[in-house]
Amino acid sequence: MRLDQITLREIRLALKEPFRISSGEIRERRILLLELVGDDGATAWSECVAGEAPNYSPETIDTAWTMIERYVAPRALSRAFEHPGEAHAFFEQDFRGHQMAKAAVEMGLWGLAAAQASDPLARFIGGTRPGIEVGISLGIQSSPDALVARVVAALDEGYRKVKIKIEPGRDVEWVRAARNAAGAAAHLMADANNAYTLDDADRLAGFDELDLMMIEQPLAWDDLVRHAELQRRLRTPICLDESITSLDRAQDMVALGSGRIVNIKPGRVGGFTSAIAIHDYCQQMGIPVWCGGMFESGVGRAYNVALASLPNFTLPGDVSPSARYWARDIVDPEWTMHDGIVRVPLDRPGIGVAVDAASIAALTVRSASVRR
Ligand code: OSB
Ligand code: MG
Repeated sequence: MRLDQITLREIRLALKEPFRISSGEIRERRILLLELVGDDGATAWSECVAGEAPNYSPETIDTAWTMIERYVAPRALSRAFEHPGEAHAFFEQDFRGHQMAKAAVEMGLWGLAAAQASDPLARFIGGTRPGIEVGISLGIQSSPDALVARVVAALDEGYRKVKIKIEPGRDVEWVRAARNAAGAAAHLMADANNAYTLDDADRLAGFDELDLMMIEQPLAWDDLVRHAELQRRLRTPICLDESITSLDRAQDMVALGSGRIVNIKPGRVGGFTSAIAIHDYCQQMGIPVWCGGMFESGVGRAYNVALASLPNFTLPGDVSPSARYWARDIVDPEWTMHDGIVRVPLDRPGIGVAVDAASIAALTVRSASVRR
């Protein structure tokens, strides 16, 4: 496969409700979309998951825009690929970091290759699951009562897992209130987005009696050593999100004992090749994985759903339906959930949804094209 052109576009989509995590709040998503054009005229859309501010990882939509336009796209356009699996190593050569920028192009190559092969992306990567169990990620609420209402409503809607964002002062007691209302069988977990230090270990051990599926990334965004110490002091499994940026980091997690579960976001790890390698490694090591989300539009969601069809994605993913986030998504059909399951579009080639180019054009605030 050989690319002729990559077009970058920024669109803005208002979230139905503000989303607050320990490190910041968003009300509107600035979304960087790519359109890749092959030398045969085939096209594929992809999405960069970087946020507006550097509060999740060092990357932002603005750094990613610059890196894609100046480095990643020219490099991707510079050669032909036998297979999209070659792109990750090529993008890593003498090019440090910027995983989200690289991932947007890398995933687009996978989407394009699947389209060119007339294969659904999920099948193209070896996915086996026809449907993905869906979890919801609930932002920090105004009070324990407000949280309880949201948790109960989510379980009533059929969500198979409820992730509760926490921070100091809004943690054990709030989650206990949710557990008491939801009952012992509900699949609950917490996500701290780095809000704690090892000094909080005793406080975090308070989660152990609440039977959580896991606690996600309690400590620093790039830490493994302290998480290992914390995991020795907790019964609740630690799941790493921010800290796992490559296969090497997943191997280090296992070697150190920093966690027992991995949240795989393909954008965070440099794309599909890296995500699949982490998936395969975790499968060999008996570590369950699940697919996280970054408030992607329906385009990014298509890649997450395809990835989550791999066999070791045994835990529900943060792949909520379009209507949870947006008044109107940019794909057709929109992503929907039935009985807590999102169906993998195995009956359509490529990413499995049509992209609404007219509404994207109307929403675009800037664009740029890089050609061969
Ligand atoms: O920590 O998983 C996270 C969204 C933005 C940044 C970080 C995270 C999240 C989510 C959202 O939890 C999950 C979703 O897309 O529904
Ligand atoms: Mg997280």
